[in-house]
Amino acid sequence: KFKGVIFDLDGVVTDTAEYHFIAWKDLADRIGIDIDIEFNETLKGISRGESLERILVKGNKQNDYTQEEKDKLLKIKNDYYLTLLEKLTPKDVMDNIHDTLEYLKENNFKVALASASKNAPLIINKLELNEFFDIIVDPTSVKAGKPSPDIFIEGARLIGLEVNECLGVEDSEAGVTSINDANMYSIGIGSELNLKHANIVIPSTSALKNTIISVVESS
Ligand code: B16
Ligand code: MG
Repeated sequence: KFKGVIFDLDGVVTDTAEYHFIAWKDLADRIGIDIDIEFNETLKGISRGESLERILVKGNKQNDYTQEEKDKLLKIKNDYYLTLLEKLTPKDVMDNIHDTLEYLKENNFKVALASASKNAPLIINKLELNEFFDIIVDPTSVKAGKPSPDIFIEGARLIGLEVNECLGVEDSEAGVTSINDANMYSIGIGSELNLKHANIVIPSTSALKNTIISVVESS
């Protein structure tokens, strides 16, 4: 019954979390807030604006900036992030993802990308994966970000499928909640500890293709 797969980007197709962290850390340092790699985990799947809010709350500075000032901070972060993305090449596609995408294409599955990142089209381009995605959902076109289900529901709509015909693949806690609340079957990539609410969890992307095949066959 499954006819489509909707992918998250960061942590599933490629690992840009490290670049996000470098750029957020630089920004947080500038405004006197200390963040570490553990805190960065809580920003996975969270939009740019909401990530800044969480950093400001961490430094108890949530009331210190006007929206205009926050927009400037967001631009500083993103400009730095974009310079880091210049290094991205097709070699940065995560293990087994290319094989999975090829399998899906050969077997006529519809494929969508549901990333919170406004930079997703640029990243997919740099990874040379354009031909595999029927659509990339524009995260600014949906009302609420992950963990709201909106972005996955919109992905299904854009590829012309019912939500129960789609599988969603995510590495973040917020993202798995988003898939589940969209009434899709969720495949979590990472640790059982954070992702126990997923329908199935695999520790890394290495077994993704076979996992999708077995889920599809047993449905
Ligand atoms: P941008 P995903 C998310 O990507 C990242 O995990 C998150 O750390 C980032 O803040 C967000 O994209 C927005 O990215 O600043 O490029 O618009 O996991 O939803 O693919
Ligand atoms: Mg992610």
